[in-house]
Amino acid sequence: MGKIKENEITPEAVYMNRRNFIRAGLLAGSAVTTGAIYKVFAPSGGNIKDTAPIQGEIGRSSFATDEKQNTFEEITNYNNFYEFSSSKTGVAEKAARMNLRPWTVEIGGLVHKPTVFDIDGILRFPQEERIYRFRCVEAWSMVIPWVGFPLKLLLDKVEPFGSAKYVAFETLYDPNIMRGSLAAGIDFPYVEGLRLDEAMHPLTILATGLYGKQMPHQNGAPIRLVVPWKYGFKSIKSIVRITLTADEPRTTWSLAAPNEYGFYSNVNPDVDHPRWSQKRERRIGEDWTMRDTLMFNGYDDEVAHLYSGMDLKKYF
Ligand SMILES: Nc1nc2c(c(=O)[nH]1)N[C@H]1C(S)=C(S)[C@@H](COP(=O)(O)O)O[C@H]1N2
Ligand SMILES: [Mo]
Repeated sequence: MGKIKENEITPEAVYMNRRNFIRAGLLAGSAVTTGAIYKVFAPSGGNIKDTAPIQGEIGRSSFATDEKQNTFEEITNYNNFYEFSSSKTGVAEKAARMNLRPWTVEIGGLVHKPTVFDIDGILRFPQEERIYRFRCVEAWSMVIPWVGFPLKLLLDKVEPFGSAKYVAFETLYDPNIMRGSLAAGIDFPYVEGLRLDEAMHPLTILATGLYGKQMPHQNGAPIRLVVPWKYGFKSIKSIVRITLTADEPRTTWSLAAPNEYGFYSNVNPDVDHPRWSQKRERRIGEDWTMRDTLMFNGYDDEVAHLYSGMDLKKYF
């Protein structure tokens, strides 16, 4: 993690005890480089590498917020992808090195039909657009028109055993091209997990693109998870393996800092991060005015029942 210049200290950082922040150096989406964002969003933005349109028709989903969408430029130049860089504005250029073919997603564990799916087969599944609010743990948010399909569609194909209770995910790890990894302070490959009922929920998608185009490298090409009611770090990128398990899977950020990042990581304005508040957020592309963070990122009606009877302060 580089030195923090005074002019790069951002409103997010105001929430943090600066000394602890520097000492711990562990932030699921570092705020260090946030100050550079407006420079990159100027029309010159040379990092943007357009991707091919998605083939076939894109269905319309009933799940869509009508809030103003962030621009393609914003979504593709302000990223967390620690394998490549811990600078949000530096990811786009570095991630372009990732080779996307051949690419397979291997699904196994507690399933009747373990399968290795080729990505080009997956891309022929019926795709639909989902305009979701997306909120990072470090208090910024965006509205992103993802293209993808429910994760349930893929899980049903492999027929989980009755004993399967969780789903574990793993990102590609190629240290030859993922050179940001040494400085990141977390272990790789990046791993994540969901409870099976969360994974089967209709809001949970595997995203293959955005704005009608194939997924840009920096956003987790060729396929990434999107779980809109959880903090951004749950939405693991560039997935190569999915494993059905009986026990709660290990997850990258809770391994790195278990007192700061839990397994559930539901967006919850009433449960603070130990080092800063989670009550408010800044929408990227707007001025620095903070808006109130919504319970479950605004997906309360759809998902609250998954956690009935659970103490969400304990299961954070
Ligand atoms: N493999 C991998 N997946 C990841 C990350 C990462 O560093 N590596 N960062 C996470 C975090 S902290 C966030 S906020 C989102 C950012 O997604 P975006 O760059 O598409 O906005 O990706 C998540 N998925
Ligand atoms: Mo994040």
